[in-house]
Parts: sequence; C-alpha cells; structure tokens
Amino acid sequence: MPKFIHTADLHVGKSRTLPDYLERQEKMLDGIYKIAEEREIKTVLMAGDIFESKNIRWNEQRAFIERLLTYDSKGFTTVICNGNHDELAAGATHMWLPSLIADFGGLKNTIVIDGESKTVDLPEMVIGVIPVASSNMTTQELAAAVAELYEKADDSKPFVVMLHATIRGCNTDTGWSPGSGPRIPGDCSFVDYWALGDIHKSQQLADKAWYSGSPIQHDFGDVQPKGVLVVEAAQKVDPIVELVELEGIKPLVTLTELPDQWPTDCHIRYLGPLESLMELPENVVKTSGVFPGSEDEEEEQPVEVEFSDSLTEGLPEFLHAKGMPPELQEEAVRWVQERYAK
Ligand SMILES: [Mn+2]
Repeated sequence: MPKFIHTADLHVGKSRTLPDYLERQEKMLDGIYKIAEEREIKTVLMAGDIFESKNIRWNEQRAFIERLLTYDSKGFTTVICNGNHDELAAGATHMWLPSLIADFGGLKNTIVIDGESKTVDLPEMVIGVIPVASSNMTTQELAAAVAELYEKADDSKPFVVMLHATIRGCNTDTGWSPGSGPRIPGDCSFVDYWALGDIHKSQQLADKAWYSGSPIQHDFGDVQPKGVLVVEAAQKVDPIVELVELEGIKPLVTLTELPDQWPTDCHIRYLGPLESLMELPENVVKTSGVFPGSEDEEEEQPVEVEFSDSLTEGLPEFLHAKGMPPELQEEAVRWVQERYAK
C-alpha cells in the first residue's frame, strides 16, 4: 500500500512575536521530513497555506525554499499547492518561486501546483489537486471538480484528492464549526483518501477524509496534539491514518492561574493575576496583552515589509549560490518587478 505524509497549514512567517519563531518553523520543516525518513516514506503532500501572509520576509521565504531544494535533492517527492494564505494578489501566490525554480529544472521531484487544479500522476498513486476552493462552492460543484480530475487519472492506482478548503461541519482549534462551505461529497467513492488543508485542528471528517491540521502549534490557543498524518491508502479500502507529533517543538502553554511550579521547556502565556514586583520566569513570553521584559512594546509588533523588497532582497544571490541558471535569477526579479514594483 502506498504510504505518504499528509500535512498542511505550515504558515511560515506566522507568530513573529515568539522569541524563536523562525527557528521553530525551520524545525517544523525538517521535522516533517524526519518523520518521512524514519518511516521510509518518500512522498509528502502539503495541502496549502505554506506561508502566513503576503508580507513575508526574505529569510522566511528562504527557510522554506532552502528545505524544498534540500529534500528534493534527497529524492523526496513533495506535492505542494497554494492555500488562501499564500495569496499575494489576484492570480499570484507564494508558489510562484518554487514553481519558477521547478520550471528551470532546479526541482526534480517536487510538484508545485499554483492556482490551477491539476491531476498529478505519481508512480504509486494519482493526486487530484484543488488549491483554494471557495467557501461558496456547493457540494455538487466540488463533486464535479473532483470527477473532472479523476477522468484524467490512471484508474489502476489509488486516487487521492488534495484540497485546501473549509468543509462544512469541521471543527477549529477555538471550537468553532463553520456553517458554510461544501461537504465531502458522498458520491465520490472512487476517492481513496481526501488530504485536506485549511483547518488547523487535525480531524477525520468522513470515512476517507482528514484534515492533517497544522504540524505545530503556531499560536497560544492552538490545541494539541499537532503533527503530520502518516497515511497508507489503497484502492477501495479505508485508509490507515496515524497522527505523528514532531519532536523538539516547544509547546505553547496558557496558564490562567499562578502555578505552584512554573512549567519549563515550553513558551508560556500567563493570564493569571499579575502582582507588582512579581517575578516571571523567562519562558513567559506573553501576559495579558503585554510582553514582559519588553520596554518598547512596538518592537514586538510584526513589521510591515515592502512586498517587492521582501521578495527580491537576497533572491538573485540565493539562486546563484544554489547553482541556478542566470536566466532564472533574472526571471525571478522580473516576475516580482512586473507585478509589484511601483
Ligand atoms: Mn491555514
């Protein structure tokens, strides 16, 4: 039975207020492939929301691309698509750069889906990818879109749908259940597994449909457990799905009362009573609205970065260092300038 990793909602560039946010996200990226490696799995599906927002700094962008290149060269097949958070402007997403690099031959095993639905034929299975389905989509429309992708599929292999969408009736980390969006269509029995992205809480939604949830807690309030799904799927049988937590990621713990003993090896948000001259341990990174130890509160706010700068700064040098052809370096800068430079 083909085995693969199902993940989504990586949100690189989120939670810049955590003291080690980028290192944490680098650990997340490496952790995903470590789990794959340990289980001798070569295929990783990333169902959208790779980045947090359009205001991504170059070091955040680089943290992702660097790893995509590394694990691609190690022979991993990563299938990635954009999610709603990856959107930069109408018709443009953060997938532009991996997509350009792939077009210029810099990614051999990685399949990048940028905007358009696509049927991807892998040796052991077929993936029908639908990036960012609108929440106005009806269940019938979703069924039709999936059927169209299946028409192009080799029907001797398991068929997996990778979809970034809010499915009606799912549950979020905050306990909210969206009343809009399509359901998992009941008449798509040819689908052997639905790999869903968008919702950060890992959950099963139908016989063969799962949200992986985000691989790590991105914020206080994100509930545990978080991890990736290790999936074994075959034709006409129920998939075998296991949530595997990433190692070495500090938990984000919220305390609403003064503890007898402060927990260690985690980041703490402390919402209990604050007494004057109270000593808070260093791993308390957030209290009710104020960051302890920070004189200047504004410094902790996410910095708005000029979009075009954040994408081109360091980019040509990076591509050059990675041995990418000069045409790609030029094309990448042109891409950003044409769309974003004022
Ligand atoms: Mn998301």
